[in-house]
Amino acid sequence: MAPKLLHMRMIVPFLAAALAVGQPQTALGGPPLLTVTGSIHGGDAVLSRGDLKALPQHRFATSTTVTDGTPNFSGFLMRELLEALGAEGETVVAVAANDYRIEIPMADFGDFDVIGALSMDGVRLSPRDKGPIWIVYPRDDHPQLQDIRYDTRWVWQLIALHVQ
Ligand SMILES: Nc1nc2c(c(=O)[nH]1)N[C@H]1C(S)=C(S)[C@@H](COP(=O)(O)O)O[C@H]1N2
Ligand SMILES: [Mo]
Repeated sequence: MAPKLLHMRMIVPFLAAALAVGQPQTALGGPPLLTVTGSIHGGDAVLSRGDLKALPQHRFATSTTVTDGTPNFSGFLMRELLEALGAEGETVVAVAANDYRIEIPMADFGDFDVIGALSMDGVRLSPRDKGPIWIVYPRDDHPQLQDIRYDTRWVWQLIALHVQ
């Protein structure tokens, strides 16, 4: 765990800087987009788009229940964000701007390449089209994800994660 965390901090300079200066971990790359609380290292984290773009970006195409066709999504892997922050827990409560909230088993992020999508078809997701962050599962790659239980975890307009 420790060496991996150290590695993540090296490749996420914004997070590394935030962790180094102490509490709270503040957004250094622009306005705050996402707050992460609960069972993580170094106190609550407030992350900007710059912080989230500093993580390795992952992309895939998938159909969704709310769009036509199979858009291309890109964003950070949920497991890489949570690893970078030293998250330890069973579930992550994902909270949206409209106060929709749902518990997501942490195991989902190890089992599947779930992303916090920041863009769709190369266009930055705006609050109007479910941005700035939309939790997207690689639905087309795994038949078991084509299920209402997973559909409810595709939180759009994500503003906070709470690890517990
Ligand atoms: N921000 C936000 N995300 C959300 C929801 C919501 O109400 N608000 N509804 C969830 C549910 S219940 C489902 S099935 C999927 C698709 O919901 P939609 O068809 O209302 O977009 O999004 C999920 N993500
Ligand atoms: Mo739903």
